[in-house]
Amino acid sequence: MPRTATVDRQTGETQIKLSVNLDGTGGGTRSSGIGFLDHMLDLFAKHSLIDLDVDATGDLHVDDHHTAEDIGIALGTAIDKALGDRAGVFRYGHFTLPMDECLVTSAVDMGGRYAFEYHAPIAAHKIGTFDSELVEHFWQSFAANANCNLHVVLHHGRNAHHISECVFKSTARAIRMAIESDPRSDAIPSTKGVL
Ligand SMILES: [Mn+2]
Repeated sequence: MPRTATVDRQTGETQIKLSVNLDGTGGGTRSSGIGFLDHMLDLFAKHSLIDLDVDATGDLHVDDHHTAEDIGIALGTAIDKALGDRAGVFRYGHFTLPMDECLVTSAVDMGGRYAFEYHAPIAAHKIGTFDSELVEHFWQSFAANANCNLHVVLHHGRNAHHISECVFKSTARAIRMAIESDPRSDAIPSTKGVL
């Protein structure tokens, strides 16, 4: 069974088509209308090895908020759908990733329940034209719709662009580990027998 999903999400604020292939190579193209977010989504695809296509049009004349939030929702929804019953995956993943002066740990449980703990403050309000607070908001929107536990901790770091990259890369690597097929088991990874 191919682990793929497509989400077509149309609202008064954004129009988003997003596709994933969990067993990809990090391919696809990302076009959100927000250069910085495309850069982060490119990093996410590259380091998760998820093929990711994003074609989004949003109300950027307001600000980047709705577009960033709704792409997070669509990405979480797509990964949740593509995982199906979650049989045979590792379920848990974690990664501590250095990027220059930054160090971030991300840990996920792709087990069908939502929790979000985020401790990665960015002192600067803006990264270029992008609102720094949208980094956290993107991942909260993702986690709520992927039905996962996501914990993100910045151990140290100063540069706003670096911190954001470090969060996207470490979370991509953690998700990659969690959605990988476990060669020792094709069972649903829960004593309840269902996730
Ligand atoms: Mn960069």
